[in-house]
Amino acid sequence: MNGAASLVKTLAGAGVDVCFANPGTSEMHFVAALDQVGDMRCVLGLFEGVVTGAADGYARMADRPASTLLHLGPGLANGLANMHNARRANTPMVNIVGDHATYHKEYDAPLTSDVEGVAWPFSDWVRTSADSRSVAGDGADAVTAAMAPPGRIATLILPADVSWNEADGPAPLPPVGAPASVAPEAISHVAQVLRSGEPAVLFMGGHALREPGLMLAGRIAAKTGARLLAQTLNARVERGEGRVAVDFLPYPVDAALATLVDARHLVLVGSKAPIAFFAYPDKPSVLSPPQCETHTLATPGEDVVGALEALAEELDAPQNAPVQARVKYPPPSGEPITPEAAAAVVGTLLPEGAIVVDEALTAAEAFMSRTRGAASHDYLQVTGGAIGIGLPLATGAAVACPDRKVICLQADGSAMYTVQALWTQAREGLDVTTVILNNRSYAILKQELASVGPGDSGRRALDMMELDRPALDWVGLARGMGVEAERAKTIVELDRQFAASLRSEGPYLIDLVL
Ligand SMILES: Cc1ncc(C[n+]2csc(CCOP(=O)(O)OP(=O)(O)O)c2C)c(N)n1
Repeated sequence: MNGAASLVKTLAGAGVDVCFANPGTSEMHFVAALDQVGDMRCVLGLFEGVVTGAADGYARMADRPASTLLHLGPGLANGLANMHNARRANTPMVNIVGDHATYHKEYDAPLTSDVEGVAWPFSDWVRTSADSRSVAGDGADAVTAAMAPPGRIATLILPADVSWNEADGPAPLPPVGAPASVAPEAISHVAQVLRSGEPAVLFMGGHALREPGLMLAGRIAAKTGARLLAQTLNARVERGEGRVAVDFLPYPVDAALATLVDARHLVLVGSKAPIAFFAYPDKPSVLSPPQCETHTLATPGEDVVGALEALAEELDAPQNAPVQARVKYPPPSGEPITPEAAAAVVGTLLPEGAIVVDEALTAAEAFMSRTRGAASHDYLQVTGGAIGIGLPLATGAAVACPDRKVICLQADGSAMYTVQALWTQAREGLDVTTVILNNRSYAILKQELASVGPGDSGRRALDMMELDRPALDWVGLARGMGVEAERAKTIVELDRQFAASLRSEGPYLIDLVL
């Protein structure tokens, strides 16, 4: 067995049995090992941003890491933006990055670069395998590092000769750390704060936004009157009918400030303290008001659910909490095409157990509010603010959950960063319906231009935010990559096409002309 085969066997044995890949010459032994070993599913992405974004979507839904296979420094660099989003989602991910053979490095061949230097800013753990006999152990360490709570990015660099030289065999997985328990003093402190009756917000992230954390938080809110509020951007939120409903902190600074204005206490529950996405002249960075005290129930890496359980018990919270009722909107009948009207269609038709990927940007608020009372679903967001993750995230989620429908709410400008993900969806027969929110512009940047306030903007500035010259042919792009597609020019057409896509299996794209 060579080093590459020992690594593939180690990863698969540790439960990392899906690899999203875009290989090159230096990874050929890893690719060959996929056939020799046989227990790894390998999914080809035609750009590394697709590969890393899909690995993120997979792990958010599977609750275990996928691996990626990337080609030296440049391949890794192409995948970094979505690695950044994954890191901000606390996603576990194991990146395998091929490199030149150890003895070839000194010649400075064209693809040579400082791979560790490229990896570090977007990884929590980086190692270059020194030889073929240690690579299996390195792989096992990478999986352990990735699975360390709350989920981390591990990048293992694999020189070509480490791949092809003789190895001893696979390595066992070292123990994976469990999330640390929260100290009893932290629980009783928060209980005391919530008993005070002063206005309090439970500011939630991570597992607090999934069952059983949600119900526990709902019970605590029912007992104390605390408000439940989610971070603006989250890896995965369970919501819809039958779930404890949670509002999201709005993205615009003024709306976020207004949401928190009355808070006297902010309790962090698997979240980080709320801060503005960007600085704006004359607006604060910190979003909680000056009179508000921040308390930590659990950090993202701690046992959030255990802390909520202990808190609910200490407060003697009721056994149940109110949950969201189903909301259906009337069938469309000739209304103008707006994000709100489109969102009403999606919210009404969304199938039970759907996975919704939200890279809807300026349309996100409309979809978020109109899916609140939809059938129960999971909602995945762009955690790191780096656009171009929607289509890959949907791809990875569909690989993880082949029995669930994936709905990708996809702004057109963001879609163009990683549009190749559609080809992977077609190749793998993934059950994803993509709704392109085709407004032919970078609409949010027009709003940002006004918020940042450099003064009057002329044609040249505004031209940087228009995508209509030429207009993108979304139906042609999708069909060119093997994905069935149609254009919706009315909300009635959207309603018919969306319903049809839910009845069919496989990828489908609707070009919604806003
Ligand atoms: C990787 C990356 N590059 C650039 C940006 C800056 N950016 C933020 S929003 C945006 C345009 C989004 O346009 P679109 O996806 O069409 O959504 P819309 O605003 O029209 O709803 C850009 C370029 C970013 N956030 N991330």
